Amino acid sequence: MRFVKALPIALAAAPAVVSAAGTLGFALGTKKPDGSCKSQSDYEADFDVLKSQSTIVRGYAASDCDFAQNILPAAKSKGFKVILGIWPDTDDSFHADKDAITKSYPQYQDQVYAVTVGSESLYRGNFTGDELLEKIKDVKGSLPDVKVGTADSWNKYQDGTADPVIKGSDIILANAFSYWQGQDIKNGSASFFDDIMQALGHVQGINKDVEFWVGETGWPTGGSSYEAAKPGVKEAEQFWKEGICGMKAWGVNTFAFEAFDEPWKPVSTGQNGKVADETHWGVWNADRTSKGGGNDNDDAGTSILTKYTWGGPKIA
Ligand SMILES: *[C@@H]1O[C@H](CO)[C@@H](O)[C@H](O)[C@H]1NC(C)=O
Ligand SMILES: CC(=O)N[C@H]1CO[C@H](CO)[C@@H](O)[C@@H]1O
Repeated sequence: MRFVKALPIALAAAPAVVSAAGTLGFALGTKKPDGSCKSQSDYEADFDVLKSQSTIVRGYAASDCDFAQNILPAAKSKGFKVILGIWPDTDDSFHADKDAITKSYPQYQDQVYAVTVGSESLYRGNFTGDELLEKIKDVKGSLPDVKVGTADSWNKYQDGTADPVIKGSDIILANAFSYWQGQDIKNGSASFFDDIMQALGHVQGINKDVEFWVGETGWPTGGSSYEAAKPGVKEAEQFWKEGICGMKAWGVNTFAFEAFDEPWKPVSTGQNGKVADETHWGVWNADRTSKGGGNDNDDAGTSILTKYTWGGPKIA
């Protein structure tokens, strides 16, 4: 996959940039609806639902709820691959997650697709690019056969903050939420494409060999609205088709945030001081049923996951 230029202005008229479609994956939480930790069999049940769409998921902190230990055997039995995460912000979390991965890796080499060190740690201002690179190098030293990189907000790649990390990584995941940029759904996919093209253009200028994924994107079906961005099943369905499937059709690997609703999540307070309820971002309900009363194979229904055949993003 290679984009020669990433000019927003060119998007509306741009043809598919590559011939091969990207890969679709899902961000997956570690907890059951009641907030207790998922077990191996819970992940197996998750995979049974996800397998109609994908065979790869990503997690965050590998030691949280013994994520690596529980998900890898489930992934092996169901034919999935997993991107495991390390939370580097404190020494304790860094070592706990790294140890969880190095312990499980020998037995599950075929299931570990890659390791991300940090999730939006540059965006939060927790590290400089050089500091994060040191953590990535440390992990690469312990896992020489694994692709290692980071996940961060698209603008931290676009604005140069991540340059040292881009140079020293095998894999880069860029998160972009038109929703949290306050976009109306009408402009949701255009705004998303614009973000990703800016990030990708910069990333490829720094390291043309690095593997690039959208690390998180999505649209909630309920919960808090944000400026012009409103939640809803119809809106989420539109973003699924135009944004997520459109990005994939363009040849960019994309993780949907997220597989299942997480009703256990506490409310958080956004940068504007407003309380945000982030419990309705799942493509499926927390109990793994389809949203909106449709079913996943019903093109006219109200399910988020409509079947479609589509040549590329429609931006105008
Ligand atoms: C739509 O998104 C584009 C790209 O992010 C942005 O430049 C533009 O201002 C947005 N339009 C509206 C009406 O917000
Ligand atoms: C510089 C900075 O913001 N450091 C913070 C990184 O994150 C940890 C825990 O999340 C904080 O304890 C640090 O203060």
